[in-house]
Amino acid sequence: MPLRCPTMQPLRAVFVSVCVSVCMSMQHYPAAWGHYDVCKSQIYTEEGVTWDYMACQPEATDMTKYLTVSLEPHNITCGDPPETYCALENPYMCNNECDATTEELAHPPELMFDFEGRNPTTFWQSTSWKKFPKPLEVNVTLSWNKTIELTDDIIVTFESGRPEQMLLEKSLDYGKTWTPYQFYATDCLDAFTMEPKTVNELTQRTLLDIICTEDYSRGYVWKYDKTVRFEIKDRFALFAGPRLHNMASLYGQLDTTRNLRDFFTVTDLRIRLLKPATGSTVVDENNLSRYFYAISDIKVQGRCKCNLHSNSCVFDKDKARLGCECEHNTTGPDCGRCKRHYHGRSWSVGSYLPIPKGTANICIHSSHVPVHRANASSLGTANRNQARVCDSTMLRCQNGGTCHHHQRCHCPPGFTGILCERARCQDPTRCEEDPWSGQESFHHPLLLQHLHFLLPGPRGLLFTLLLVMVVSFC
Ligand SMILES: *[C@@H]1O[C@H](CO)[C@@H](O)[C@H](O)[C@H]1NC(C)=O
Ligand SMILES: *[C@@H]1O[C@H](CO)[C@@H](O)[C@H](O)[C@H]1NC(C)=O
Ligand SMILES: *[C@@H]1O[C@H](CO)[C@@H](O)[C@H](O)[C@H]1NC(C)=O
Ligand SMILES: *[C@@H]1O[C@H](CO)[C@@H](O)[C@H](O)[C@H]1NC(C)=O
Ligand SMILES: *[C@@H]1O[C@H](CO)[C@@H](O)[C@H](O)[C@H]1NC(C)=O
Ligand SMILES: *[C@@H]1O[C@H](CO)[C@@H](O)[C@H](O)[C@H]1NC(C)=O
Ligand SMILES: [Ca+2]
Repeated sequence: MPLRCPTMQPLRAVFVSVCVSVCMSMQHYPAAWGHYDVCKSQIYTEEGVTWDYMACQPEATDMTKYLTVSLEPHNITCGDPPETYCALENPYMCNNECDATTEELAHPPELMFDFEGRNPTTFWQSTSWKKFPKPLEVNVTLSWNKTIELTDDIIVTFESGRPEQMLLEKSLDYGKTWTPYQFYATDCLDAFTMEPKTVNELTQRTLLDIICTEDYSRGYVWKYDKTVRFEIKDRFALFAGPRLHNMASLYGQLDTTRNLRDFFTVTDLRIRLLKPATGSTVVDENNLSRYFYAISDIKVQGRCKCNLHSNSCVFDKDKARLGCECEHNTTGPDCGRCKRHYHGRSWSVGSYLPIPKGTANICIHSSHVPVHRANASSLGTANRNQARVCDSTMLRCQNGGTCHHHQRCHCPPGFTGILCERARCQDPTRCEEDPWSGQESFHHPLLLQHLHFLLPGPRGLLFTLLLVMVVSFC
């Protein structure tokens, strides 16, 4: 709800500055969660006009416009030489022709990303399973050459039957290393020796588990269900509630647990097609032109990762490159470092906390002396006093913890973390693998706030400052 200034006549001169500053400060507060769209704004104080800096991020958008696609093997696309395909459900219906030299009959990879909604659909198609029993395997790799954060389900629509075995992989290092994201099979045990699971069985504790699902591979009704999903929103819902009404809780969690944030972050995705739809248990070896892959559409929604230091990400058409337009004196494709001469304090990611406008953690000029710098920004500047760590609606303490004075969660025995989100370590060998071991949290401004809170008075402040300096040199 936008705040309007009442129109004023006689008292205008008196009220105008008050009103302007109220209007301006209202503006900073995002109307809905997920809209960190302002990086800084002017505020009016007794000392005059100054800048107020906020955490910010670009809007989520259709990321398929900015990717490059590559296929392995490179000559797996149909049509060279031309081929005729038969329908999976009827081997005598053979009217699907693929010819790379004829535009109407060609099925190049671009057709996975063109505008859908026309009829008939456009799709990429592979060669058929001519070399049976050698597996028909294809890698479809999507690369952004930029770190992006996924915000919605990945949806792959198959024009043929959905594959009987498939693996979605992700990379966070521009394709150097890959890790599984989700396994898909008609029979998970048989294909990957994994127990079948669905995303609905995941909990906050197991959210980072990699599962094998049979939800998107099952055969015969394929004509009516063509999609294979990687469920981002269901995973978000574990923190944000069923209709994602509580995004603050999710953001709070993303803020405090780096592994969670990284889970939804990628530079590349790879769809590994491992076995095409066969529609039955036996493969009809006499007519292998019934078996192939065809994908009509891939949806990937996300935003550039800019470390909460930018609200816009631009695509340089000439270089075909995505990059954040960095604020807060940061630079780099992900705003991942301070600008030259702005190393007054070590770079750090912006923070979604405190609610609601976050902390910018701007880079400050190197000429600022160390003590000065610790005092100025590490403690969350502008609204240190309003910093909310927890409450009963937006940032709930997890696992039965209770919120005290909005400043800290009192956790039940066995749990720890800012929101009691982490199980306390019992067995040190398991702690290593604990997905919630948020190593980052020590650098988190919140922690510094806690310290400040716990150590009142000038001595406490001095100690805090020393600690801040020690932490920033670690
Ligand atoms: C697909 O990529 C994986 C590595 O992620 C590789 O091992 C495999 O051989 C590739 N498959 C094909 C068909 O090139
Ligand atoms: C694809 O290329 C490989 C060599 O790169 C070759 O062995 C294979 O026969 C080719 N397949 C087709 C269908 O052209
Ligand atoms: C098999 O495919 C060929 C075309 O490759 C087609 O003529 C034939 O009708 C198909 N069906 C059977 C059962 O052979
Ligand atoms: C990826 O981006 C970097 C700069 O961010 C650029 O130097 C490099 O050439 C790009 N690589 C590709 C394959 O486009
Ligand atoms: C850099 O940060 C300072 C505050 O430390 C600010 O006044 C200045 O405008 C910023 N410069 C840029 C280029 O963003
Ligand atoms: C640092 O703190 C002192 C008081 O604690 C204050 O007077 C001074 O203005 C602060 N410096 C900055 C840059 O905020
Ligand atoms: Ca298409």
